[in-house]
Amino acid sequence: MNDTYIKPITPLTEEQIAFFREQGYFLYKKGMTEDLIDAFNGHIYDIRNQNLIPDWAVCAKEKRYSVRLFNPHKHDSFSRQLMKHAIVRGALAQLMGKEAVCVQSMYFYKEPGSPGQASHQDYYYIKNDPMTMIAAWTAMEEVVDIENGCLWVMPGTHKLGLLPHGTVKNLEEHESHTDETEGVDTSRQIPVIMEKGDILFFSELLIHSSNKNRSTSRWRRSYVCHYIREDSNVLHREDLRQKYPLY
Ligand SMILES: O=C(O)CCC(=O)C(=O)O
Repeated sequence: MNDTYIKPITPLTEEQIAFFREQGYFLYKKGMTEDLIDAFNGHIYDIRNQNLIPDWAVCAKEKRYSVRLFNPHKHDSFSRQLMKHAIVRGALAQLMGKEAVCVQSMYFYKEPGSPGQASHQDYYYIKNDPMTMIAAWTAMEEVVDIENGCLWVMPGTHKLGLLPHGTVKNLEEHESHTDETEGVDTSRQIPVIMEKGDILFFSELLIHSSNKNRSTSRWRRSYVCHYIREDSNVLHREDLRQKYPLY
């Protein structure tokens, strides 16, 4: 650590940290400003709104605002800046007890009609040792609600350990290329209604999902980054081994 190291801020209260430990998630209201999000949305839209889309962002043209953008932080400096947002960095340092590093980012456009993701635990996809991973899911729309495909969480399930995952059951609602938790009654999931700039922090073992965007005109944009403690390491996934510091 050099002389220019600036300590992370401490945005969370003791009560908020206790809520996260007990429930497995915490909703931080208005953590990012609207103008920052509007600028980021415009920037990310432009990445897929061009004839020659860069290799790292390419997908079938008809699905370019449906298929999520994987790991923009590896290629795009604006995505990297948002990944390091001071509230996110500070909250993660409080929750982890040390600085966090980013290992994955995803930007969801989720235009109307786009499918959601079946219930799962993030640790199933990204094993890390020691287990420290937390996601920060930022709402990038005026309102993210049931109709446009908000996130659903199942409070307290981060205490269940890793559960078996199998084939996705409802292909009308969910993407087929992921897996779904098995052996748990997921009807206890609750919707997390969010406003632009709200940040949802959640544990790698919390069961969560999202449904299809059933609105006719509202997108459901969000930026989601996955972080581990700086002394933790991603296992098995060569593509996510690189750690991106937040300072
Ligand atoms: O935003 C979504 O629809 C799903 C995101 C998710 O499950 C995740 O980031 O782990």
